[in-house]
Amino acid sequence: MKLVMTSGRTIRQGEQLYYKDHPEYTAQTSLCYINPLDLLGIGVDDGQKVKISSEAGETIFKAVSCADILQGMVFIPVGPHANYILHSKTHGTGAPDYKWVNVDVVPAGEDEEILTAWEILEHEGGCRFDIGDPVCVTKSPCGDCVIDDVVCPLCGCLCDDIRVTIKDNQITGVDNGCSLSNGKFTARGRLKEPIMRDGSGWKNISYDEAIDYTANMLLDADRPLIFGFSGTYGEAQCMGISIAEMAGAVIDNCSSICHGPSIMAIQEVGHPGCTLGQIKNRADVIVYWGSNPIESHPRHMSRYSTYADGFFLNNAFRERKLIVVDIRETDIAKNADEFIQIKPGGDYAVFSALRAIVRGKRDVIPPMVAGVKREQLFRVADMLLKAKFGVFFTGIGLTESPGKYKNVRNGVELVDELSRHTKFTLTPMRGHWNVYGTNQTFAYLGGYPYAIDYSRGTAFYNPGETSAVDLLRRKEADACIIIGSDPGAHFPRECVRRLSEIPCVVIDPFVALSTAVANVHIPVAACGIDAEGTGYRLDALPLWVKKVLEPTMPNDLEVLTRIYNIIKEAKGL
Ligand SMILES: Nc1nc2c(c(=O)[nH]1)N[C@H]1C(S)=C(S)[C@@H](COP(=O)(O)OP(=O)(O)OC[C@H]3O[C@@H](n4cnc5c(=O)[nH]c(N)nc54)[C@H](O)[C@@H]3O)O[C@H]1N2
Ligand SMILES: Nc1nc2c(c(=O)[nH]1)N[C@H]1C(S)=C(S)[C@@H](COP(=O)(O)OP(=O)(O)OC[C@H]3O[C@@H](n4cnc5c(=O)[nH]c(N)nc54)[C@H](O)[C@@H]3O)O[C@H]1N2
Ligand code: SF4
Ligand SMILES: [Mo]
Repeated sequence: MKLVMTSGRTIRQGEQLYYKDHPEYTAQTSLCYINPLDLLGIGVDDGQKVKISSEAGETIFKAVSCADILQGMVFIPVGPHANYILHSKTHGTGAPDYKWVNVDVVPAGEDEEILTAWEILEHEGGCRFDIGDPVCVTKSPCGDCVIDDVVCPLCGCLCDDIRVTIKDNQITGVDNGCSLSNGKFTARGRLKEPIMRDGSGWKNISYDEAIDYTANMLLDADRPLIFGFSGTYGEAQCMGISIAEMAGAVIDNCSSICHGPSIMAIQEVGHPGCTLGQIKNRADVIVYWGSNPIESHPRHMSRYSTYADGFFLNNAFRERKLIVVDIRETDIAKNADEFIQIKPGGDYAVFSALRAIVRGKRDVIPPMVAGVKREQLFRVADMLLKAKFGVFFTGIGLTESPGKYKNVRNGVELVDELSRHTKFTLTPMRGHWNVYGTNQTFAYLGGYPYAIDYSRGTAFYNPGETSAVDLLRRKEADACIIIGSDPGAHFPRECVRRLSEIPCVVIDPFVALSTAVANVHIPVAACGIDAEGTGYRLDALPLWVKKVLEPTMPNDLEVLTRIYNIIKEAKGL
């Protein structure tokens, strides 16, 4: 059966982000959610295996019957399985079609098995690394103790009220955090020393050797790419820019595959933003559009929006109206005052319709707009207009679906329209704890927020051309440093294959799927655990992300500084 594949976050997939080599990660990322009527048409029952194929490839999934999914769609949790059937075109935006791929779904054969995450990487030319029994790589500063007001280095909420319990030199308990936070703080898959690919296996090497290898790799390459940075702190990001400038490299960060299109929109029409504190204390109408915070930013609603107390609201919980716009009836949609179930890719049209209504042009609206009834649009527009202070939280349902940055642009223009009547703002629901930091530091030092090409000796920026996915798809990048990101799990398969073909260094505290495509993996202290630095919350508020344990290995800034110094000396600068 021909369906449209879309992918997104689930809480169970997120809990496994630091356990990608474990069977449970594979179990979560190889699920596919399909409407029961479509399952009937395909001829399989809930729990049975299906084969999904696309222009990029085919692989096996386990079907889950789910009435929240529109007929005609299949929803796959983010991960290597979805990306194994994803093409790598970005339509000039840098962001792949994560939310929109034509696929064919058929029952799987008796003998067709679900591949594990490692097996997928091996199919792309990678080599798995078996970490064996986990070793403790950290030391406690305070014996067995409890540390308060810890900042969570996982999602853009950057919650700063976490309490961690330390026992035997490791974190054993996490209070106040959500289950994603708990998964990261208590993860044990840390690499102890650098490793280098050695034929069909791996050998240990020293930090000196690993750092020399990386510097020389950059010096030898014609078109080196340095990618990632959302998982590390601002000070290390700044050093990354300095390396890229000196090596004439392209440097890009995760926003190019994430909220980069939101930035492109903001570059066109500006950003009517504010801090989360303003929203918490003032907002009485809250819209989550193409964003699913219950699974992606689990404490966002309780800390900053719907369920938080507000200084200027008498009874915030009752006074705040919640509007959700999604293609699926997510759990947050079930609790909304208005749920607009939009046809996939219909956002641009619905924004335009709401703009027209707010402008007083109700008569031009047709009975249905992208699957949404006109009466509902009138109702929602009235709710927006009655707001004293409204906010749009926009997710990657907008940036990775058809229309991409134009969707967000139209959203900003709706805010502009509404602000002629009342106060409205728009905040992209940035994903990683420090992805906004990448945009801040890159723009501060390089003049552009991501996808900066230094090959001409000066900064050049053109998403779709100088963005990581595009560079890899065109087989242009001929060496790559990956730091604070895991493209092995999260890039379209063609890009992963390219990474396995070229010299590649991963700088990461944890074993990741990208380890499989690396020639060298350099372990570092993890920010928020045994390293510290500046992180930017999803509203651009900078916070000091403190460490709670003492490291036994260098951190990102130290490793990058050493790479920088070798390149500087080699260039006689
Ligand atoms: N559990 C978990 N949490 C995470 C992460 C993770 O991997 N796992 N990753 C982090 C990262 S990097 C990010 S960027 C954030 C992302 O956080 P979100 O923006 O919430 O990400 P998604 O779940 O991918 O997509 C959001 C919603 O968009 C909807 N959608 C899909 N297509 C369309 C469309 O055409 N129109 C509309 N209106 N909606 C559509 C999907 O159904 C989904 O519910 O999450 C962060 N938090
Ligand atoms: N199919 C599909 N694929 C998608 C998406 C989708 O919706 N659908 N969404 C896309 C999006 S929005 C994004 S942002 C990407 C996910 O983006 P990724 O960046 O791939 O996400 P993570 O797997 O969380 O990778 C973070 C990495 O940083 C490492 N890390 C943690 N702390 C530190 C530190 O202190 N220093 C260093 N050096 N590293 C550290 C972690 O170990 C981990 O390997 O996925 C993209 N892929
Ligand atoms: S909501 Fe995000 S920042 Fe807050 S505890 Fe959960 S993962 Fe951490
Ligand atoms: Mo993201």
